[in-house]
Amino acid sequence: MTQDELKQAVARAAIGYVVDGAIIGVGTGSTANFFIDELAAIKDRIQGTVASSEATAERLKKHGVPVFDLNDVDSIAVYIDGADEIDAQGAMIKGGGAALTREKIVASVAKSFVCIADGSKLVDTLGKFALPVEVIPMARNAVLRELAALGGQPKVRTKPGSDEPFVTDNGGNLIDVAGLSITDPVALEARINQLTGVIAVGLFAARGANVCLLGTAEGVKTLS
Ligand code: ABF
Repeated sequence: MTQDELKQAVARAAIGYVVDGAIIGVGTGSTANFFIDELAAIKDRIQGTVASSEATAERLKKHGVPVFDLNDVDSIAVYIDGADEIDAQGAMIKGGGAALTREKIVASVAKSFVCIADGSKLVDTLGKFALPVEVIPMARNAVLRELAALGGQPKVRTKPGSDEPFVTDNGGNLIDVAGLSITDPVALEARINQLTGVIAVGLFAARGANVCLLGTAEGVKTLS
């Protein structure tokens, strides 16, 4: 099976976690895109969605799936999204797709988080994938120095084909921290959250995934 077929398989399996009549939180990225395409087929069963990025909102709307502003909904039954890395406890690195802050906000409201990923995303220890941190632009270099002091190799993410800093949907910049071996994800998440100028860190550990659907050659495996 190709990686795309594995992503499609988990996206299809995630439909089993959609709650009828409810608001569904929808993630960002190629695996989440497969899920959006599956969700479109059952859109009449749900009240609507909250999107974690402009790109996701656009794709949902193209399919005719209602998209609500988070401020206009009281609750989200389930949040379904991909990850860059996930461990056996459900802690994740997210943000390779630059949407980590909105993903974290939507996930924080959702009653349950279902992570969908191909099997290559499961790791013993988080950190091989550079950890994304969203920052207020004026604090970019100050936060970069603080992150270097934590032992990693931080680098400002740039716009494709340019030396200018990448700008997120929120007007923030991103720093990717390579070279970390994250043995205590909850503690590192709390520590980076405390740095002044940080908007959000792409460690989802204090609120990790409740369920992970992993696409493997032997079929979809469920970790919970
Ligand atoms: C989102 O999409 C992000 O948090 C993560 O960075 C990325 C995973 O992308 P893909 O599904 O394309 O591997 O979930």
